[in-house]
Amino acid sequence: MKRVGAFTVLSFAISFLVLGVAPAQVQQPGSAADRFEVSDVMIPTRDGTRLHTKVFVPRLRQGSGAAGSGSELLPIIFKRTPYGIEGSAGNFNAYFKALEADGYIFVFQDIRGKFGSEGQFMMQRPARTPPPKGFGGPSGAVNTGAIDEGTDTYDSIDWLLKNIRNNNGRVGMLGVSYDGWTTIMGAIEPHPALKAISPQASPADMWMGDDFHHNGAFRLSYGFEYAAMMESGKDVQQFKFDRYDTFDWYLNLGSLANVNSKYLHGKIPTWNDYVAHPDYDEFWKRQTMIPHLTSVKVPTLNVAGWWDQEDFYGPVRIYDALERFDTKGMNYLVVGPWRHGGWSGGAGNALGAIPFGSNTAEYFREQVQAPFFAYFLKDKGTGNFAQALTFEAGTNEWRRWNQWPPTARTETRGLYLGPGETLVIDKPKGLSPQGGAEPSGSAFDEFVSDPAHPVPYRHRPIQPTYFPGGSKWSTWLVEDQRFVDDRADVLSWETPPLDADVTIAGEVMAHLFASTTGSDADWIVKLIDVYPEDHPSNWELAGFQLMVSNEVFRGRYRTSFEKPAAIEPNAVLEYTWSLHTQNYTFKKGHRIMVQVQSTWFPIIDRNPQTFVPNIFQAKESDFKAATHRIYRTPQYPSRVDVPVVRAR
Ligand code: PG9
Repeated sequence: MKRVGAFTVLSFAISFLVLGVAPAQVQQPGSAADRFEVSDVMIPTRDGTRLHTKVFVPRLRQGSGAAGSGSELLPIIFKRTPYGIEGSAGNFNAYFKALEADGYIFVFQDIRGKFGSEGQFMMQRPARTPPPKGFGGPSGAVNTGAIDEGTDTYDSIDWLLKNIRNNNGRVGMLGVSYDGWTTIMGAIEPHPALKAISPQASPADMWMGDDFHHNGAFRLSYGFEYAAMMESGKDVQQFKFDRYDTFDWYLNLGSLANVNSKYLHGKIPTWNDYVAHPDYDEFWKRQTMIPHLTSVKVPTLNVAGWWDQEDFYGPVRIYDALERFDTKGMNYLVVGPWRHGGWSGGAGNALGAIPFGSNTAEYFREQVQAPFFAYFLKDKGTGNFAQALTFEAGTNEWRRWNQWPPTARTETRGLYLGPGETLVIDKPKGLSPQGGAEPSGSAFDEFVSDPAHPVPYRHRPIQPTYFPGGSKWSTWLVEDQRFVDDRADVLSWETPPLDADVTIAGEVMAHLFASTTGSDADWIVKLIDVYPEDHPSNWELAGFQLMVSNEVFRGRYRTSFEKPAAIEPNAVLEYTWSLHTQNYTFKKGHRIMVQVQSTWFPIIDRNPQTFVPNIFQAKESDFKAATHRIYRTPQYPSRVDVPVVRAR
């Protein structure tokens, strides 16, 4: 493990990676020290542990209208992070620009056990409630103690209100990803002064859909690199790969059993937890905050990005969970055309090669985030916020909805896999799921899935996730899928060019009828917008295959996430799973494509394709090639269901 530079430099690098904030975007005149009175404090919490915190009180700015020390009382904007607060100048970037102009006291805190704070870091420390019956495990992740992120937040807010002069008694919290997670955890049993929160790209359930697993399929490269980064010291440290293209490194690794024996030597608790808890057991159920979200105690602005490569499941799941209890209309959702944290810096006018026609990230910061906090913390503005605000790529318009997903405004249409690589919108005539005539041509398409030759999830070379020299990690979800289209182990079906726009809004569902000659298998379904070949306004997009929705399902969990079971070889089985929500317009002249494959490496670990009780302990000999068939018959109508918006 290599220590990378001084932690201030690295923490700045991390805030760049997580928040996407480049130094060039620091636009406020003068340094933070010129504009703020800065104090560095250790805030005591109830168990005596002290948390390193920086407080920025604005200096009075002549003629600026912004309040500051000595004048108007100001609310506090509070962010809690595991990534280090020392590079504080980096904290005042585009993300905070509109807020700074409105006038707030800003407070940044190292969470327990990280950087300058005392105590022990625990990855996603569960909420401090009695563990469910039967909970336990060798990892030490049980939180039977007196503290959690909620109590640390509560104690810190209490201290700030008493010790920071000129505060108006109201606090708002926000943050992206881990910092978004600390935000929502701080609102489970909130301090009464916490009056507004914006959890942004917060994970909700690390086994179901966020950073570490999706539907039980392990996110190998992210899970490995992140755990090593966070738990090799109090700071953050990149794992030292011996090569630039980690595809080879992970392939040469072989079975995941080699991770501890060759590299981590049992020293990284989160890796040990992955190994000890391969299934959806009490460990993961206890970690998710979803069961704790039983009322909306604080106005909440949930924020997500359609192409978030880390946590898209989480923010939408948190919004849904809170929405069930939102009797006062205080729970909002915003989803834009962004990568992980893409709204927190930059203009947001494009992602990878895909242009969006306006500065969506600036719009969010200035027209959504700042007014939200101004309303609840400063009594400014109308409070006329959309229940759900989504950016509809394709038409490139923001849409306001009074419900998300807007099921009242959509109808479910099936995109059926047909013969000859065709994709047919709605059920073809004469075909019914109950049975009927065999469609012409063969009744299935097949491919050989070989764990020794997995499909790369993005263009190689696959740089380390947070490679300081630059990594394409953050935009992989918008990479042109043509790079795998001609592989024999990636199957594609597509419609003819559309004769009218097709807009979807809501949840996309995969229904696959599939068999394997093995006894375990992964299924990956991708819904793709295929641009026309003729695209003179931007030739880079001619024929481009843009992933609109996607997800993996690990076959062993077909009947239970808690108890994996072997797949009966050659049996045709139905797999149904969500490809998440989307709001997108497939434009007239474009085609809709569905791709199916069984490997996505190394973001997803290789399924041995032979059922073993714990894939983290598979033997090399368990990894076997298998033939996979995708059926498309009346009895087995494989399809993707999409929520098509009725005429506006
Ligand atoms: N996606 C990162 C993360 C959050 C929470 C737990 C683990 C990883 C992040 O960007 O902070």
